[in-house]
Amino acid sequence: MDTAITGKKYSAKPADYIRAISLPLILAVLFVAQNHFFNVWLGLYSKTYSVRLSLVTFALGVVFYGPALLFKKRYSYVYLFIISFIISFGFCAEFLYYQYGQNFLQASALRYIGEAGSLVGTIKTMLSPELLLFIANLAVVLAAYVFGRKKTDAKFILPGWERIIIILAMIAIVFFGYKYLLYTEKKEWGSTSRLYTDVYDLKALVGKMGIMNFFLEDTFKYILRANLVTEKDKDFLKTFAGKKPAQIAEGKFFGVNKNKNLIIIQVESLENAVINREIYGQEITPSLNQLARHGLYFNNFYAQVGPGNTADTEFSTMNSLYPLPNSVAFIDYAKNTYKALPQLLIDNGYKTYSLHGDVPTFWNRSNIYPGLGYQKTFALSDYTVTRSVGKGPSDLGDEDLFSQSLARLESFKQPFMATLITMSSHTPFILPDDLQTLNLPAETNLTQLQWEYLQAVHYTDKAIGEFIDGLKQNGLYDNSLIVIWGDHGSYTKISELLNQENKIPRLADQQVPMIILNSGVENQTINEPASQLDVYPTIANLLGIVSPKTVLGQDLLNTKTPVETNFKIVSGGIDAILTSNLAYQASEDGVFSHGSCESVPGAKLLPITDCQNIYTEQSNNIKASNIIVRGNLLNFYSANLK
Ligand code: GP9
Ligand code: MN
Repeated sequence: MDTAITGKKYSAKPADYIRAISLPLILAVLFVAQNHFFNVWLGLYSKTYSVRLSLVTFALGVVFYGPALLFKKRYSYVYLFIISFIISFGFCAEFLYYQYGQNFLQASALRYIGEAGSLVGTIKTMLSPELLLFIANLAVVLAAYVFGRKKTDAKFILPGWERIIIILAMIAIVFFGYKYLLYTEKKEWGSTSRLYTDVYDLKALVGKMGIMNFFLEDTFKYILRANLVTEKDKDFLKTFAGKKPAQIAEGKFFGVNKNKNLIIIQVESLENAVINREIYGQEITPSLNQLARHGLYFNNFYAQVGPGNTADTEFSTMNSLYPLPNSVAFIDYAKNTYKALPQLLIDNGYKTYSLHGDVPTFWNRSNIYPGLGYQKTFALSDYTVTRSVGKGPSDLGDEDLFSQSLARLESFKQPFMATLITMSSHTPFILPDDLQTLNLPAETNLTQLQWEYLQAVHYTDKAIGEFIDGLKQNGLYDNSLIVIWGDHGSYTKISELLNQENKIPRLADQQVPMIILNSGVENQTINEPASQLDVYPTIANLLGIVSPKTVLGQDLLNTKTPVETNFKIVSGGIDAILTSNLAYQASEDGVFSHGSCESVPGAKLLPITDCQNIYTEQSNNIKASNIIVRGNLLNFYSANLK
């Protein structure tokens, strides 16, 4: 056996041990500092997270640099040099990438790294002194090599038992660092799922764990899901595509809004239950009620969201694909190939904009938006918070969002598509007192949450009304197709309270309104079931643009078979299906025959077999959508369509 490995022949002095341990230790501490400064300089730092950030980055620093202690001295320098180089490269790339587009580099985006070539000029202009800190580890290794290599025996490594102690100590540090992160997360949110499955705020995530931990977490997820789509899945998709009936290219009302601007308002947590409703003698949403009367009002329209909430609604409306039941497509499949509505509009001569008062990293929007076709995003930093409203993700009030967006819209070259996403009616729905203008008695049967929700929705409704008036005043209204929908339910049980009759219980709190203004179609309330996947083909037809064949939704003004289907979050199995004459609701165990099949209207219990066909058809739809997204197979699917 090599005596150098056993260390038996050496009578190493304490100084040797200290010297051996100190270099990786210094590098691990430097790594903590690099992570902290990365966050501070990019505005991602939060004092609340500083302890967990320190511990968990130290843990990762130990993982990176610790193994150097296990090598012979010469190899240990080689190892440290290589690992330092990778770390420095990672820090610099992430730092520049974030400065460039307020995005984090994800594993899924690495295959686009070749595009960096075209950015060389831009990168040069972005080089800044901060980068020196991110290469400081390399300098430390180099200096240690130059000055330290002669100080100890060339073959010195830690002898056997010391090595075991060191390994155990490193494992303990790593274990403790990550455990502490999980512990604080659980304490704050009741679960640790926000660190990996329900990831929504990448900025906060990097704030908590540091950019390198984030990158590794994202990479592991990417590797784990890489082979989720099997050859059998691809065959299924191929058969599904082959059987899909060809859609009507140009339906009724095709192009009645040709070349008009498209203005979308996606309203936070707006449930259909509050539309045309009064509470203590007051209309909850007077502006929307009026708009519903003066447009196409879809009264039986549903949201389908998984863990991605708002982002899932954006995903399904803009792609006419289902979101995922167990992960967030905006985050995990941001770099897929899509043919989203904004991109389709660009191809037809439009300019496309997104306007939302949050940071662009929220829901990874800044990473996925370009691929969806948004050419420009206006985010929190583009707005002035004239007064702080709401306690949701940001405190930009909807009145500020709308009033400041008005002027912006005026400046856009037409035709344009502008998607505005509101936020004041976001949980916890707490508004400043003077903005709570619904007169609700202190003693009511409303829960505190419902009380605050109604106030918030009432405030947002007013802001929407003012915005529409503004569009009329600045002349944009007449030349625009305006589409308003709620993003998802409010999770307040408001629909139960407002006693929505004729509703399918399983779907009641996922029912949201959709209102299309200025469509050129006679004003009416449409009671046929519809889903957010139908938005895309419906809008495209009205604008006189043929939707790609890949859309899974239907044009609501041209379908004879309206259908709404929701899946179960996590498992992805069918939860409920609604057609013009049937309602299927699944049982808890998800077994088809254990569910219920009812007539619509009338809610008469029917033999379960009456729902078999629609169940099979809709299960296939959801499965196909899932495979398309998880396998990045939109082009494959498209090529196999008739
Ligand atoms: C955040 C906002 C709210 O930017 O859109 O998202 P949600 O928490 O509802 O998914
Ligand atoms: Mn939302």
